[in-house]
Amino acid sequence: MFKLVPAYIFLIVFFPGTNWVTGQSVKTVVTSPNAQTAGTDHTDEMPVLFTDNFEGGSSKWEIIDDQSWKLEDHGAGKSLSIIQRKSEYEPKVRSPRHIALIKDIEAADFVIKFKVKSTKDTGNHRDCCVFFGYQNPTNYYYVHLGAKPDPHSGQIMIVKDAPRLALTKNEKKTPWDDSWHNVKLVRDSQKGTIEIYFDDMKNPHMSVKDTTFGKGRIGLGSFDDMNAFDEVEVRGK
Ligand SMILES: [Ca+2]
Repeated sequence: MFKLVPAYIFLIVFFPGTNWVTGQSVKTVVTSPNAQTAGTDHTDEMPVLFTDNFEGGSSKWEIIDDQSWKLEDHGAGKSLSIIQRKSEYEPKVRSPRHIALIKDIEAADFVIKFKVKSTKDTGNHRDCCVFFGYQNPTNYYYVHLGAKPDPHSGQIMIVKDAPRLALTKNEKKTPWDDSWHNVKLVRDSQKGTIEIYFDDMKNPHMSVKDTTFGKGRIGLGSFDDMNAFDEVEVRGK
């Protein structure tokens, strides 16, 4: 009997308001510059605070030592890039030298997604950094995505009026090569959780709990290495 059910029955059942690939209601499908990372993650439901693909320049960023940063053409558009390892910026305590902070935004709970390419292989400490909870130049968190972890590389760090200190004892390498990679950082200030994802958007590369800093500024950069950044999106509140 079932094989006699006409095809139009299925059309009525499946088409109205439904994405037939995922089974999700169409209104919940998120489109973003990082569409491959969008999913059922609850952080995708927070309002978009900021996006930048750098096609219009770098005016949305406060760049500390702009001599070491430049807008670059990567063949499929522009990126904001660190173009030399050295920096004129001398931090008061030992901490990253290449810092670009998003202007006019502070968040306590947020997710930042971006694309990054490491443009010079400097060995074990080859890194990019994500800054957040930034209060001032000597009080903030950052994630150091270092190639080979040790107490000063490949860890979630805190700068608190003293040289940076690792909050994690990570042992996972960051698999840098000459390609673009996807990074996501999720901060929940109530739970105190910090999660950093590298390419695998389901399983954190590192995570930790800390509540020292709440609302603060957010940025990108490196301890002393060279990277290109693109397709930045921040959702939060
Ligand atoms: Ca771009």
